[in-house]
Amino acid sequence: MTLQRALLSVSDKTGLIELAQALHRLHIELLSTGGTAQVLRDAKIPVREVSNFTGFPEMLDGRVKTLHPKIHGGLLGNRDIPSHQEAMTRHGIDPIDLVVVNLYPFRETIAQPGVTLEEAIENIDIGGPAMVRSAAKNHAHVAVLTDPADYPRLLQELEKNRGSISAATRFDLAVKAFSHTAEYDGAIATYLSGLNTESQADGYPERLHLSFVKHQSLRYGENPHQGAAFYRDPAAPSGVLSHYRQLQGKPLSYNNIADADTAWDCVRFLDAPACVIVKHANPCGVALGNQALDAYQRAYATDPTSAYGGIIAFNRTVDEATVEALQRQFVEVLIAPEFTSAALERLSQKANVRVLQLPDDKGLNRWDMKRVGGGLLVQTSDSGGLNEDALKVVTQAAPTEEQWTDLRLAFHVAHYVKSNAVVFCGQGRTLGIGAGQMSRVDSTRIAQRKAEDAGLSLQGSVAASDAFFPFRDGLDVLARAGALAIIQPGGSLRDGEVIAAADEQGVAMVLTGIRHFRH
Ligand code: 93A
Repeated sequence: MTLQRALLSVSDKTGLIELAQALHRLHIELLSTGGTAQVLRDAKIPVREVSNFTGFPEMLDGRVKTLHPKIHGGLLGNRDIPSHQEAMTRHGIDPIDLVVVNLYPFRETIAQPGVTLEEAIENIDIGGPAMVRSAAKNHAHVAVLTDPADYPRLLQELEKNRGSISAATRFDLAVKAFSHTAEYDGAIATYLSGLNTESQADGYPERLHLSFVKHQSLRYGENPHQGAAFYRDPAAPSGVLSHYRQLQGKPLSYNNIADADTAWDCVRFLDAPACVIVKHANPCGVALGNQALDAYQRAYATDPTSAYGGIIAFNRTVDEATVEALQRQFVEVLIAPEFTSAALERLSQKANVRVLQLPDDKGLNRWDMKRVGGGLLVQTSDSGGLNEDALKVVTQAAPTEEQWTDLRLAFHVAHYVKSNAVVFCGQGRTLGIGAGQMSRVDSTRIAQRKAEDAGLSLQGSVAASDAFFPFRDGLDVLARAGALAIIQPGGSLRDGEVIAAADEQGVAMVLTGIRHFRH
C-alpha cells in the first residue's frame, strides 16, 4: 500500500517538521488542522488545511475541526469492499492513509496546581481520539502515529519500501493507538470521578483507571516458578526507582527491583552522605559519614553476614576508593546519583554487578498500592522525612546533640524496616536492627543479638520503635539493652506509664506523632 495522503494534527509538535518534510519528499499530500498547518507553512512545507479538504470551517473554538464525514469516511472506508469504494466516490471522499495525531495535553493540564474544571474540560480532546480510533480500526489500510518517538522508525520503513508501510507495522501502531486512547480516557474518568461529590469526602475516585507501561520483562518473579514483568507509572516523579538508568551488569531481577526500591528510598531522604544496605526487603546496615566510603564501612559493620549479596545505595557520588572497599563483599546491586569515571572503570572489572544511577530528587509516588485477593488497597505514600515540628521531648532527661542525630537516623531507618521494627543507633550508624516480628519485644531481642554478633556495644546507644509501646515492657527491654534515648510515635493509652518508666531509668524519650508501619 503506497501512501498518498496523510493527516497531521498534533498538540506536541516535537519532530513534526522533520516528519512532514520526509512525507512531502515521498510525494504524500499533507492535510492539517489550524495550528499544525501553520507550523508547516512557516517551515515552507506545502500543506492543505482540513477546512479546505472538508469544505467546512473549524468552529466552536476548535471543538469541531476534523469531525466530518470526509475525514472519517477517508479513514474508515475499507479499500477492499466495493460498496465502500462506491460510497466514497459518490460522496467525493478521498482516502487518508496515514494519521499523525497526539492529543490535547489533558494529564499535563490537570497536573497544574489550581487548575479549574473548565480548563480541564477544554483539554479533553474529542476529534483527535476519534481519528486515532478510526485509523486504528481500519489498520488493514491505514497507519496511525500517536507518539513522536515512533516517527523515525516509520520514516525508515517508508523510505526503504518506497512509500509503503507493512501490515505488521500498521497492526503494531494500531495496538499502541488503542492503548493511547484508553489511557487518555482513563485519566479523564479518574480525574472527573475524583470530583464527584460522593467521593469528595475521602478524595479518592469512585473508579480507578490505572495505566502502567511495561518497562521490562523479568526472567522470573519472587521465585523461579513465577513469571514476572516490571511496569512503570508514566506519571511517576523522576526520583523514584522506575527512572533508574542501568550503567552495567546483569539484568535486574524481581527481588533486585523490590530491594533496590527500599534501599534507594531509605538513602535519598537522608541529608548527610549516607549508605544503606538492604537484604530481603529490610535495611541490614545504614550509616552516615563524611563521604560515601566511610558511610559504607560503617553501614557494613552493622551486620557483615547479612550484607553479603546486598543491595547497596548511596546518596552521594561513588568514587574509586568506595568501589575498592566494596570488593570485600558480594554486591547484587549498587545505586547512586553519580559515579566517578574511575569508579565505573573499576566496576567494569566486575561485569556482573548491576549499577544503577538515579536522579537525586525527593519526589514521591502519588499512591502506594498493595494487591489483596480480588482488590487493591490504595493509600498515599508514607512521607519521606521526619516532621521536625511534631518532635516532643517528654522525659526529664533530654537527648544530647549527638543523641538527636542518632534518634533521627534510627527513626528514619525504622520507617524502612518491616514491622515490628526496632533500630539501635550510635555515632551516626545502625548498631542492631530487629525486623518483622509479631512482638516488639522479640524485635528488640533480635536487634540486641545481632549487635552482639557483630561485636557492637549497645551501651549508651539510642533506639527507635516504628510504633508506640502498648506497655512499659517494650521500653524496659530497650533500656536494659543499653539505650539512653528512645524515639517512638507515642499515642498509646499507657504513654504515661511508659514515660514514667523512662524517667525511672534516666532515659530520654522523644515522641514523633507519626507511626511508620511497613508490612
Ligand atoms: O477540539 S477537538 O476535540 N475537535 C476536533 O475536531 C479535533 N481535531 C483534531 N480537537 C481536535 N483535534 C486536536 O487538535 C488534535 O488531537 C491535536 O491535539 C490538536 C491539533 O490542533 P492544531 O493543529 O490546531 O494545533
